[in-house]
Amino acid sequence: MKRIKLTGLLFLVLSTRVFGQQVPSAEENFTYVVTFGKEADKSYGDDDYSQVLFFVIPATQKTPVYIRVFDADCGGKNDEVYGTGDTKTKFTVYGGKGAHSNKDAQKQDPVGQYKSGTELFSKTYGTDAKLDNAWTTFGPFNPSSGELQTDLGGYVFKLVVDGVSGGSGNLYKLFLSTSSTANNAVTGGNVFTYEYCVRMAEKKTTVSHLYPFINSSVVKVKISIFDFDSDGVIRLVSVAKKGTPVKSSGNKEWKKHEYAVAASEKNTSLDVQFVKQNDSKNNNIVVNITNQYDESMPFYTSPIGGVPKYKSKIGVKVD
Ligand SMILES: [Ca+2]
Ligand SMILES: [Ca+2]
Ligand SMILES: [Ca+2]
Repeated sequence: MKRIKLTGLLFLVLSTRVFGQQVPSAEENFTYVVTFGKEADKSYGDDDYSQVLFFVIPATQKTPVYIRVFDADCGGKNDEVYGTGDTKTKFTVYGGKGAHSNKDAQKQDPVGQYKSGTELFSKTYGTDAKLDNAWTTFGPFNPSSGELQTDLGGYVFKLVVDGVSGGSGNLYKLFLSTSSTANNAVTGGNVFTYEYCVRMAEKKTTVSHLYPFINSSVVKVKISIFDFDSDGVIRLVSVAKKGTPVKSSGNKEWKKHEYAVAASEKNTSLDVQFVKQNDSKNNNIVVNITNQYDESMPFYTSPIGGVPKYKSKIGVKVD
């Protein structure tokens, strides 16, 4: 028993140091990323059975990196299993030219050439006791085999997760690591997505967060949320907003909330907060955020510029 307690403590200490590179991150406070098999009903909370994530490796990182996955299988612990069918999930890593810069890779929906770039790794998993409730490792990946995107801060790798068959939900976590056997954060690394399917916490009052980055050209933000199941309230906090309510969605529906960006919010991250008011289980949601041109905006597991803090002097003018 003592040994177990010690391990738990060690994890806490480590996780406060490296939280930005676990997906979902500690700052986001969602429990898992979720991808359902394509035969699942959309009322389970995944609208397209596809998840795309981007990993940014700064040019200072010279040694190989790894993408580690917790509970890559669908079955056993942690997953949302329906029936007896074997749900298969395909994980594919891309680098090289076009991996991120291809516009199709940056869209909300998995259409067109979104699997752009050079395929570096691919594996399909069903039920697998070896992967259940355990970490598995993809890589090594040489940083320079990612796509250089200077404005994003380095080399970018793309992970596409496909729910290729079955009707169950695969829940998993990810970690961008310098080690094949442990979760060691890449200094200066980050992870972002343009559409996220995640599992809400179970406990009432838990607050989860998404952190879209507002660059200087954004004047309007549209937040779209799918299948929130009226699980609580959604509000917006920024340097200029103290807690503006955001339209939330019920079962199997999208709700879109639009608002104008204040000048003071440019080049900062927003904090979209999901405040749980029920003790319900198994609530998966999808979130996509676009600008005034309907271009998807990235949200980072580790917010750019840090978690935004409301400043009352700015807020008085804006509100
Ligand atoms: Ca599992
Ligand atoms: Ca899983
Ligand atoms: Ca849901």
